[in-house]
Amino acid sequence: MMNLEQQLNELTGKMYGKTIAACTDAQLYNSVLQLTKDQMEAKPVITGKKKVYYISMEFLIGKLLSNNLINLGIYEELNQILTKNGKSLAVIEEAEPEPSLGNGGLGRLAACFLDSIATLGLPGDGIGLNYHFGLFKQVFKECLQKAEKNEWIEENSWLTDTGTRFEVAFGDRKVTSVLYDIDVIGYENGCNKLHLFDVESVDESLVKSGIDFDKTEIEKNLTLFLYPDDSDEAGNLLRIYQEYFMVSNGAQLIIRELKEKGCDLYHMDEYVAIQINDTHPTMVIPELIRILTWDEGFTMEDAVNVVSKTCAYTNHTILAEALEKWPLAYIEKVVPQLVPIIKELSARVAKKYTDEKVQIIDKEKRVHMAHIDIHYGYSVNGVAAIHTEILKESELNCFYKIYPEKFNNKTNGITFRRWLLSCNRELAAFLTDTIGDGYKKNADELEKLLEKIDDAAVLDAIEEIKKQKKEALAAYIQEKEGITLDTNSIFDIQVKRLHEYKRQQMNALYIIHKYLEIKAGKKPVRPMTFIFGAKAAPAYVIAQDIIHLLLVMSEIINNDPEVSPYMKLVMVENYNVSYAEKLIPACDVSEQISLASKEASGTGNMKFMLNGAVTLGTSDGANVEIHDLVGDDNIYIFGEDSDTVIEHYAKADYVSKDYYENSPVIKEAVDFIVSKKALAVGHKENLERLYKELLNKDWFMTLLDLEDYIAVKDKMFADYEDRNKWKKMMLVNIAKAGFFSSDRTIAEYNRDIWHLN
Ligand code: 26Q
Repeated sequence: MMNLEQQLNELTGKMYGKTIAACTDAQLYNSVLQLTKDQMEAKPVITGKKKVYYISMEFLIGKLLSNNLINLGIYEELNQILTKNGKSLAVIEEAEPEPSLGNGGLGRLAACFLDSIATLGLPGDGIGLNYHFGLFKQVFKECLQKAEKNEWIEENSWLTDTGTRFEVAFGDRKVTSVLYDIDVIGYENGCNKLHLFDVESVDESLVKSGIDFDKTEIEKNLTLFLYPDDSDEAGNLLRIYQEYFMVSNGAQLIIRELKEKGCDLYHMDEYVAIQINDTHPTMVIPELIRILTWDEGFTMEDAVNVVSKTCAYTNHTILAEALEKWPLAYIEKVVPQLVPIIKELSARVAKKYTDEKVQIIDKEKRVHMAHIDIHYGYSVNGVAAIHTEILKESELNCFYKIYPEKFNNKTNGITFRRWLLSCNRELAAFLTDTIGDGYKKNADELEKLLEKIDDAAVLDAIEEIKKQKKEALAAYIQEKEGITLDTNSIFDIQVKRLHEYKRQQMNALYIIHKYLEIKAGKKPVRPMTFIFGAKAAPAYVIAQDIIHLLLVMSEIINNDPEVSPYMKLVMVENYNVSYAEKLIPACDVSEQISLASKEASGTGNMKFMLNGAVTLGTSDGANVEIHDLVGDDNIYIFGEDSDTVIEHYAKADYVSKDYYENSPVIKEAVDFIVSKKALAVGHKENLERLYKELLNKDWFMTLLDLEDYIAVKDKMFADYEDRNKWKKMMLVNIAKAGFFSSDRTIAEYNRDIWHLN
């Protein structure tokens, strides 16, 4: 048996004719990639009678090298080998491109779940698509977001061509698929797979500049982008093509595996659970029914019965515009073979229930995808306690009344391998020294840290690690964004997709307020650093305007010598998983300020907490559970609660102008958006549009909570000066984060929904 160093040397020799020491960083990355793939292939595949398939349009997996090495248990050893040869693993990791297979929370959750499923030794594979350019790459020009294609697939990658090819029939053509697999290794455990389907005839040259391309040639464009612009009919159709392509391939793969196992398809629910990640993969239900009735000789009755015992649905949103309702005519155009099945499923519902709200096909002939999932799945879950309650009591109440037994909550979680062991090795090492390494397998053991709440040495060490991570981030931001940060300042971070309900604009208004205070001579006791990271959907106009405002404010603040010693504003370019891994460990204040009731859960909030940041948030999503765990003294909650917000919507009585006119502070901050100073830097069109939106609409009630936000945030910043108090808050947050391990979440999915043996 060769040792690890000999194996790597042999690989560099074979691939480049060089020793480890003589390789470039890029060559070494490719060699280490191959070494890691070989090691994973040698691990046992996780098996069992029953397996879960997690179907999702997004898997935001992030870079894989570091995590795979950790899970294989060879990170330290390889690190030493490289150091011995004059190389650095940290530098080599930078050469890895980040796969661009997701938008945000839902996709990142899917990635955390795959890690935990394998870590718990459960048989479970992901099924998704292999987008070549994935989600766009964000660049800033003239304080505006521009979208470019995001190329991430290189000759050497984690993808392995399995040789599997399926045919997928659309109404007007047939397409051949290619199946690529990525191994998913559990922490000190065996392997599962992420199956990513691609189109054999995909043509990258269709994309000339930006992210525009000919949307008609499905066999060439289907897997080019994730969620291409859905503002026109062609874009919507393409999305349906993508969804059906994914589920048709998924269904073929599942049935092939079932047959290989010798499973009687009439009992397929004993062998497989299919978790439908939001409504995007919903067509797997009619597709399975179609296959069973057309190809396997099932009666409709039998097919519906067994599929309904196999599929389970997770809801991730209550935003009306994100709930898929496809015109039946679109589905007819793309997949006519599903239309008779969907009509039959709809007719069965109509026969039993007269309530218009629970129908599958509505009066306007639109197909409500979630309604298919709820009627023909055996489980419906929300992703945080408050979210599930809102589903049961209001959003999906008419379904809850019919099927109370189907509804259950599964509060989201995050994998501690990536969000602690990998991104904050300093904190992980310190925790191991202080409370032992049991927490790596059993996250609840983090609570042992509470015993050290009065131990000054422990508190100082936690503070010192935070300082180190702030310095590392400052160096990175200096290099990437060209902005110099003061690591003695308080780091206040809001990173997440850009959406009005997440209220980045409220944070911007706070910053304007502080800027105006400083200009008026009121200097803060400690400098403040505000960091944002967010991509906005290219067709989402107001979201673009909010990015514009942030970039404009960044120029104004950072270039004003009177202000910049006291505050800085950084909007990082192309925020992604890799950036998150650098930002989160360096954060003091975690901004989780969504309009109560709108953020289903949030998972960034959990990552920040685990890394010792203190949450500033509304009573929304998982913030509520963080609050319950850490108590009033270790979190800063502000704003109206979800009941009040839901009532405002019901009564349609929120008038943003009233808040503007009744508060000089709000008025002054909002007016600044269209002030001479702002217009001198920014574009009139964008700034005026945003200003008018806030005054005349403000659908997500920014001004409702602004005064309270300012007051609580000011209090929080003042408390930061009580260093002892703050260090204790950090410690409590870390100690209480164990509940948010995705290992806990997955154990619950298994216990309540999947029942894998
Ligand atoms: C729908 C129709 C047409 C085109 C696109 C879409 C679409 C695409 C993506 C709808 C929704 C999404 C993504 C949703 C999402 O990421 N939701 C987040 O899920 C997280 C994991 O559960 C939660 O923590 C977040 O609160 C939730 O916003």
